[in-house]
Amino acid sequence: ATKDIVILVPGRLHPHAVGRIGDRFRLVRIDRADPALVDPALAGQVRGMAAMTGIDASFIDALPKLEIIANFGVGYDAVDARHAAKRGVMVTNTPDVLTEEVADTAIGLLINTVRELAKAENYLRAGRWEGEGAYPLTRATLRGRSVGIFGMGRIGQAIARRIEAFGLPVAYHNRRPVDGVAYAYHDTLKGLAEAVDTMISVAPGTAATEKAVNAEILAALGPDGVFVNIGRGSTVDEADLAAALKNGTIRAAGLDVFADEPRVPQALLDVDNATLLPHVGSASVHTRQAMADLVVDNLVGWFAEGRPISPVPETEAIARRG
Ligand code: 8YV
Repeated sequence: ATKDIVILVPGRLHPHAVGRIGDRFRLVRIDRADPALVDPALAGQVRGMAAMTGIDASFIDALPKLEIIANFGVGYDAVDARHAAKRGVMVTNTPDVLTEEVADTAIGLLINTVRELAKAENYLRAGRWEGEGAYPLTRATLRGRSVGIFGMGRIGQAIARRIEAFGLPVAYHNRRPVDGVAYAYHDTLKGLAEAVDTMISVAPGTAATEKAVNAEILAALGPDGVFVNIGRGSTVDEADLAAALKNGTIRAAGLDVFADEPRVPQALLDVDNATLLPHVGSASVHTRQAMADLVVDNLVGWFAEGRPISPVPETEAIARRG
């Protein structure tokens, strides 16, 4: 019976998700989430959507029978979930299945940022080890650092566990203290930045976190400061960060996410104390497969039982009509 249900997939989506949606539902694909691309005859038939692209209010409004948007990714800042909630549309994301992978990547990025492993490998590959001798000692180290985590959700906690295993103290800032988390809590980001020399941002992209990491925060982190971002680029004032790296306000940064991906500001490319990754936090075959399965399982759960697996908080209370 679910073969009658039209699921719209705007833009690119993981092939495993596309395959499973096509097996089970009536799959319709369009190039991007643009109301103009939706065939008017079809607009009134679309009941579900799976996407890893931005879904704004106008696109939601163009689909009067839409019931659910299954977002590929734990971060759903690109989906207007508040508007969806108003329209009675369920939104789901992909938590848990990527937690450990993203935490692993965060640690790799942190170590690379302080110990310059990518640069050291380039040195070897360029024949400079043989030609010039040992790679220069790194000015930064993980040893002796104290780490502040901005955003103590599931991924933040997985990173904190790893940092603890490295023998480093952990503190955090979050909208509110997290139950069952014993690390020192700071109720402002500035307070956290003053207390630590290493900050890892795992914060979601919301209006409240927009450019939260700015010149003032970076100055508070101090001249030995290291900033790592595995959350969302929108949480950082990238011009302030590039200036802080250039001026020595902080020592180094490791970034997996940017405000306007895939575009990376030239000012960040220009500084050599920035370690830059192309948003690979969850990007293994294993984890992306699990995310793809969760996207589809959310649609299946909704249409089979009226209950998705991982609704976002904004739409948690929404029940299926009819
Ligand atoms: C994905 C992510 O790269 O889950 C997230 O929030 O940022 C990543 O896992 C992204 O969602 C794919 O578009």
